[in-house]
Amino acid sequence: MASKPPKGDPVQDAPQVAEPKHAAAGLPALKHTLRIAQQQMGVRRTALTLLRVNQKDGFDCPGCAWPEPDHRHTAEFCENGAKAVAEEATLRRVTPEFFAAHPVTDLAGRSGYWLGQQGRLTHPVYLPEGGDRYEPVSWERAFDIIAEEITALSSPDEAVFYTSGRTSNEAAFLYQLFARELGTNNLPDCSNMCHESSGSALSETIGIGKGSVLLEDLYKADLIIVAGQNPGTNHPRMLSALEKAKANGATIISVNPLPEAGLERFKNPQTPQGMLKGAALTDLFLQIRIGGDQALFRLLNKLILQTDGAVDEEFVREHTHGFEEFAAAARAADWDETLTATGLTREEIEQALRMVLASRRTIVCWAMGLTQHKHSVPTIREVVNFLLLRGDIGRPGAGVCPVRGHSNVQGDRTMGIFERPAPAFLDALEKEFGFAPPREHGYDVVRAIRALRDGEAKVFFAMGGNFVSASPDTEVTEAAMRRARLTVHVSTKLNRSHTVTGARALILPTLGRTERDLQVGPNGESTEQFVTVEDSMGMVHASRGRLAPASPHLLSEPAIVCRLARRVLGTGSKVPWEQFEKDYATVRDRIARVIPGFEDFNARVARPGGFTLPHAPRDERRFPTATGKANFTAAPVEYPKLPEGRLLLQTLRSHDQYNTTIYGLDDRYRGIRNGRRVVLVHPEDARSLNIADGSYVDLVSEWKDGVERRAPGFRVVHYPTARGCAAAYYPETNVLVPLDATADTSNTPASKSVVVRLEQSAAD
Ligand SMILES: Nc1nc2c(c(=O)[nH]1)N[C@H]1C(S)=C(S)[C@@H](COP(=O)(O)OP(=O)(O)OC[C@H]3O[C@@H](n4cnc5c(=O)[nH]c(N)nc54)[C@H](O)[C@@H]3O)O[C@H]1N2
Ligand SMILES: Nc1nc2c(c(=O)[nH]1)N[C@H]1C(S)=C(S)[C@@H](COP(=O)(O)OP(=O)(O)OC[C@H]3O[C@@H](n4cnc5c(=O)[nH]c(N)nc54)[C@H](O)[C@@H]3O)O[C@H]1N2
Ligand SMILES: [Mo]
Repeated sequence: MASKPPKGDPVQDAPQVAEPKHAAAGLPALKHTLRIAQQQMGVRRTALTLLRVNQKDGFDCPGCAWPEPDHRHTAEFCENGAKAVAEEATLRRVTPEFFAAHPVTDLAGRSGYWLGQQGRLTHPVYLPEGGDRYEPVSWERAFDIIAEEITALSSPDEAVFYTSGRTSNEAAFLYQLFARELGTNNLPDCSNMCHESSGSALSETIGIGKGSVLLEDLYKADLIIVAGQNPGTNHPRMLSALEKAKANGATIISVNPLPEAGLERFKNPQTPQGMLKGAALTDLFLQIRIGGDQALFRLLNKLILQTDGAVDEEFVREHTHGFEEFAAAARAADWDETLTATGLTREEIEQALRMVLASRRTIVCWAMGLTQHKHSVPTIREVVNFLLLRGDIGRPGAGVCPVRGHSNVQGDRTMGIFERPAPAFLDALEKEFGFAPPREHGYDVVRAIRALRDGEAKVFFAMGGNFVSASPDTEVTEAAMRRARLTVHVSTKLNRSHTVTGARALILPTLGRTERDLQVGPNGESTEQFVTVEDSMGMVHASRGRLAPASPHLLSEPAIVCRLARRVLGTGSKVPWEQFEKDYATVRDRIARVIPGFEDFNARVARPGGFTLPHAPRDERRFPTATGKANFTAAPVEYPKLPEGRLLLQTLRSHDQYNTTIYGLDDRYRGIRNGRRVVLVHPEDARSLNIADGSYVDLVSEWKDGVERRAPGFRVVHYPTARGCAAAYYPETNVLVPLDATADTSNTPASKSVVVRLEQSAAD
């Protein structure tokens, strides 16, 4: 299997390499922000738009899910938030004339970068069966087409409804309601590829799949461990919080195979002294081997158990379950094995232990570096064990902090976007709306791809996102998608998923976060609507766009779901879709009655800054698990074992991308410019593999199914990563991630631990 590099950007294969940076943000970040924003939006729109990001009366940044501080700066956004906004508020347009000029086969040959650069979608468009290009279609006809295909299915379970985590609470609630009234729980979402492992591990151990800290806890912590996360690029506003924590006396340990600039030093663009000198953030950098985290935490747990007075005995006795079994497993942890698994030295681990023992309040933050491995769930459980031992859950300044990705991915899950809904949630839906929701579990992302591949699913509908680029095993996924009868994408911008279609395909253009959402009220008057979102720390607040929509032909996501539901479900539906479309407050009234924590939703979200959802472990040290206590767990330690001459590849983000949206071809902090097909390899490993810096290689992934997956033409960059490890960007490398290589329990693609060999490229 091989994938050809796409055409469309001839410069893409000419990466240039300089020394990596040792600090993030500062003046270059500001300059870069303004350049990208002004290219897309012009000077005036840039100023008007960026000032509204994350203000109490403004819109929620479509970038990441990091919470907003209570005292906001006039510019409460970061370089990468500004890029996300510019990408949406761009003045460029993709019109019906564009589609007339570009057959789908032409678009399918373009890079994701090129597709995204074309601008905002202006009209609903339709690719008829046998047609070679998208043509304009009315909204009515579009809904008719979807209804035809859904009605023709032999079961609603032959339809799949994907969600990407930018969708608002209101749209998400309506969307899952539609799918369930139709009769399916096939609601895969980006979370399946993202923090599902965190959700799985946390629900089982502490009884709720969400983080237990608030922003102010970070300011009170003695020790913050940042493991498997690159906040300088992906959560830049987190650096301000870490800076403040540090100023208050916190120690920071970062655990990462890569020395990430943002964690080394942060030049806060919002303070004059920060701009110049910046603050050093990391006190101890543990350059761990990919996948070594479970072993590290296991050994730390053993060492804590061996230290007099280090265990919070009272907490363990009162609030936990399973201690003895866990302690027996932890006592068996072995130094030599841990040093092999982690690649760390004994001194480094002992230094970390001293910092842990000196801390009375510890927080562990993590992201994709912990969630996308085969053994991610036991790894995160081991982090929970570590915190439980010291009583570090459910008190100020301490706790678990999975840092979410998409700006509303946590809210979407709260609203019921989940293929395995809790029975209590379905009961509440049934009671409120009077239909019987399906009880069997639906497909997650990986299972949806298999179902499409095997012809068991025939209609694929996506509420946002870029399913084929974000999913693993690109060729398998694309072939699966092409087998569908109908593929539908609700989208703001063109992306690769629109070019890999079923027999028939629709692209439905929608409003973005930055845009004013006007709906026709009950008396024909036009009323402005707002939506709500939940951040990574369970804060719910309103988001109001102010810009005029990119085109008069756009519908909001809630309006699209309501019209679709009316058309498909007809008069038999028990849900007042028409009313919901006209007035989102009526949707919130229902959410308030169905979902715990949303009581009095409309009134509470009207307050500036919104409200915080309850979290039993954080608020009351109550653990709603099966045992009624916080659960220690005792899984065997796992770590990836590499065959001779192979490297363990992680697929990660550059500084100039938002997931599959490519903003530009640079990765400034890592010293890469003008290209994305690079692979970072330790100089010693490269030497022993006989691969020169600057040479070109194919990445070939090896998996037990015997299939060779190949991504050709990557420039080798000698880089100080951990030994035996390599790194290259997603989504170019998704072709290498086998569909069946997933995390145990959570089924998340193991996209951070792909065994590869490097072959000299044919053309080199
Ligand atoms: N600008 C921007 N912001 C974003 C995104 C974006 O693409 N661009 N994406 C959003 C989304 S959806 C998400 S989920 C988040 C992602 O945020 P991150 O998780 O920070 O994203 P990645 O680039 O995947 O980085 C993974 C980090 O984990 C490290 N790592 C890899 N393997 C291991 C391991 O085995 N152990 C340890 N300890 N570390 C490891 C990598 O070196 C890297 O620093 O960001 C969100 N915010
Ligand atoms: N190899 C590898 N694969 C990965 C990852 C990895 O680290 N490595 N990370 C995984 C992770 S963490 C995630 S979250 C997924 C991301 O998977 P997705 O969420 O599916 O992908 P995105 O690239 O975020 O989706 C971008 C598209 O969303 C659309 N869009 C943007 N704004 C809006 C909006 O307001 N409304 C609508 N309807 N559409 C909008 C645009 O068309 C844009 O092209 O990828 C996963 N895949
Ligand atoms: Mo994510």
